[in-house]
Amino acid sequence: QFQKPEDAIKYRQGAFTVMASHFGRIAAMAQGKVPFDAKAAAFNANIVNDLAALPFTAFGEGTDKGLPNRAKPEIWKEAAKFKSAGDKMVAEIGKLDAAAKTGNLDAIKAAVGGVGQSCKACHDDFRAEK
Ligand code: ASC
Repeated sequence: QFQKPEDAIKYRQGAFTVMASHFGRIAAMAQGKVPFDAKAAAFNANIVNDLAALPFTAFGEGTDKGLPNRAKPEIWKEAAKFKSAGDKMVAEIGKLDAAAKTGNLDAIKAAVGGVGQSCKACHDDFRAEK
């Protein structure tokens, strides 16, 4: 799937970067930082949902080095735990996508909270400090 470890690292970083950008636009609405726009929320949630599983295809063995990256060794040492953290994020993003489709801001706010927690939980355990 990836020719070189650096290709996998670039790919997963790129996927997370695009996800963070589109999730951030919804989070800003949930936090009242930008006006709520149901159509924009649904559009952005759909993008995040489509991308959600992709980064996890790019954490194969041997992709810890090749480019600067913050993946901790625990990703490979505690592979089942990492998988379950990723699955949790994918599930929470699925809920956000469903909430955004309804256009209900309160439901979106709740789902944004769940997604944010799932991002943070994985970062706490599996992402190194800068
Ligand atoms: C974001 C983003 C994350 C999560 C995390 C939530 O918008 O880029 O990584 O939310 O900060 O705690």
